[in-house]
Formats: sequence, C-alpha cells, structure tokens
Amino acid sequence: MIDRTEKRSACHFQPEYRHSDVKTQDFYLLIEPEIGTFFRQLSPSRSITMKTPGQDPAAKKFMTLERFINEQERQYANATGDFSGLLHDLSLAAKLVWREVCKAGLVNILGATDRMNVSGDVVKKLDEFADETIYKAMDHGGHLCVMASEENEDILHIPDQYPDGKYVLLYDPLDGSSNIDANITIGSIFSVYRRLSKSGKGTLQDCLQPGYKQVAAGYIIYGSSTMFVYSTGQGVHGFTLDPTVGEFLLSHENIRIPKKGKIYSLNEGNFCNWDGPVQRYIKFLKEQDKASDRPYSLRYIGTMVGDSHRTLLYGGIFAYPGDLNNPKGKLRLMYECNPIAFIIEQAGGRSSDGKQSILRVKPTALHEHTPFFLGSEEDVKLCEEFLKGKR
Ligand code: AHM
Ligand code: MG
Repeated sequence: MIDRTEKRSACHFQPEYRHSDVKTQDFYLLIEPEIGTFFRQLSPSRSITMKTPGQDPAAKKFMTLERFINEQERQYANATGDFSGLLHDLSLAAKLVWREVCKAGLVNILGATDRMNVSGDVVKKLDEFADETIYKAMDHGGHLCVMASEENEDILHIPDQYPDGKYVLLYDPLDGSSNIDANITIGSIFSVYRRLSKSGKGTLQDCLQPGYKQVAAGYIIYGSSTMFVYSTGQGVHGFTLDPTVGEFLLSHENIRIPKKGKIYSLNEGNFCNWDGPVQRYIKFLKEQDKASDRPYSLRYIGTMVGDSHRTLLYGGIFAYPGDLNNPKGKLRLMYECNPIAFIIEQAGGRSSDGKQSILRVKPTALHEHTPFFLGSEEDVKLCEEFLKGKR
C-alpha cells in the first residue's frame, strides 16, 4: 500500500501569487485569483484589507457549482454536508489541474517522464501533477477513507493526521495523456462510492464495488472550454468554467442523450484485430441506407472523456472493444468505464461490456480492463445484437 503522507511537503497548495490577503482570528486566507479560491495560511503578522479581483456582482445571479451542490444538499433533511464537502473539494482539484493544463505549453511540464504507469503507458509529467493534486485536494477533508488512482498500482490511504470519512474516491487524473503534447482535449474522471468497511482506514474491498453502487461520478473536460459534468444519481448536470471569476457556472442542466445518434467513435485502426461481430457492426454503420440514417459519421479524438462527452451531447456510439492483442480492450473498468457509464445511463443512454451493463460488472482487480460500448440507447442495443450474434 502506498503511503503518500511524506509527500505533503511538496504540496501544490502553497499559493504562488498573493493579490490580496484577508486577516481572520489567527490565520490568513490568501486568495489565489487565477482559480478564485482562498487558501489558509498560518502565522501572519500583518493585517491587509481584502481586495477580491474579478468580483462581478452580476456573476451572483448565476448558478455556481458550489451553490448547486448546496441547494441539492438542502433537499435531504438528514444530510451532514459530508458529501457536499467532497464535491466542493473535487471542484477545487479540478480548477488546480485546469490551471496547470492551461499552462502546459508555456512551462516545462510537457513530455514524458521516464517511468511507466501500472498499465505500461509512459507517464507524462502533467499526469503526475494531476495525480498528486487530486490526492492532496482530497486527502484532508474527512470525507474519504481511501482513494485509488489510475496512476498508482495500489490503493491510496488517507494520511494518519487526517480523519477517515465514509466515502471512497477512484479517479483517472488525466485521461487522454497521449494527446497532451498536441494540445488536444484531455480530462479527469472521478467515481465516488460509500465505504463498505465500518471504520478506520479504507480497504481494497471498499474500492472494488460494482458501478451501480456509485453515489456520484463525473469528469472534468479540458477542451475549448473547461467543464465539470457530474451526477449524483439525479440527472446529469454540466458546469462551464468562467476563468474570469474562477467559477464553474451551470450551463447544461439535466443533460439527456439523444435516443439515437448518427456518429460512431472508435479506433478503427484496430479493425483487423476485432472479432467478426464487431467488424460486421462497424461495416453495417458504414452502409448506405436512408431509412436507418446510414452511413454514420466517424469522430475519434482518442481521449475517452472527449469522445464520451460528444456522445453524451450529440448521441451515437463510442466503443473500445476487445481485440486479438487485448481481449478486454484498453479501458479500465474502475477509473474510466464505470464513471462514464454512470453519467451516460443517468442521461438516458446505455452502456455495455457486450453482455451486460458496465455498471453490473463485478470488479475483481483495481486496474482491470473491459470491452466498452456506450451511447444512445438504440445504438448500443443494436450493437449488442450484433455482438450476441443476433444480426
Ligand atoms: P490514458 O488513460 O493513458 O490516456 O489512455 C486511455 C485513452 C482513452 O482516453 C482513449 O479512449 C484511449 O486511450 C485511446 O486509445 P487508442 O490510442 O488505442 O485509440
Ligand atoms: Mg485514462
């Protein structure tokens, strides 16, 4: 098991910019204007008047992510605020990663480090930054008892000095890492479960829960704009980051995926290695037939968050099937497929491993892979018929 407590000295929360400070009883809150967030700073000796940059009164009328989370919480009489606190921490983590993603072309964080992650991919520096940042943004809130990240082989414990909470967080810190150097959309993905163990440190079993048990899931997409899309099981909501005020603002309320689309999305370069049913399905999508709106268009970014986000909004199907080289495909059940499947199903779509909903798959290992099909209900159903040999 990995104990990351010792890494706290390298904490990224030390603010690099001090545009304004405000004094409270025995500590200062330093505002980080780029992400509109206050950080606690101990042992100050001077008192300075607060000047908050970018404070636009008009922005108050907008629904921020924070306000949305709080208003959702108020609907639950017994809510402790724990879950909302967890989501607030995640939105801060998102802004910290976003800030670095925006600077990726300017500072020396591009390029590969010389080590591989547990799936054998070369780890980019930005992946490491995102991985550590999310961990450090989430480790101290008292909401989580354990975490697991796609970049780390084993579960990640909460440092001893912080309380253990009742939730479990799994995350892919930076999905689509091979696209970083080309300035193409990338994303972060998260998945939240309630713990199974009673108390103390969380365990591997707390992490290995099927996707239908997720209490929340979502992703942050760093594209032409940055969005935070999430669901707590009550629909899917999207918030677009307004960088001038450092807030995610509600831009896509209650997203519903079209029942049927006209786009397919997968790495067709693997065609020769697919089995017959997958090949037949893709050939079918490319045939000419006006009645069924074929041929479909092909779109493929190679970042699952980006391809899934487009599928969520426009409909159609995204897939990463198994092939001769990788019978279970490339995508990871716990970090990539489950959270995205939760979002798509919440939006009225469908997910599948070819036989059943992704959310029903019983996990056996943290980093296991699975064939993955998701998208509009009609498209995924039809695909499943091909996969089951019915077409
Ligand atoms: P990553 O987590 O290392 O970025 O890899 C996952 C990515 C997915 O985002 C994407 O769907 C897939 O790999 C693309 O794979 P391929 O290059 O084989 O098409
Ligand atoms: Mg990934």
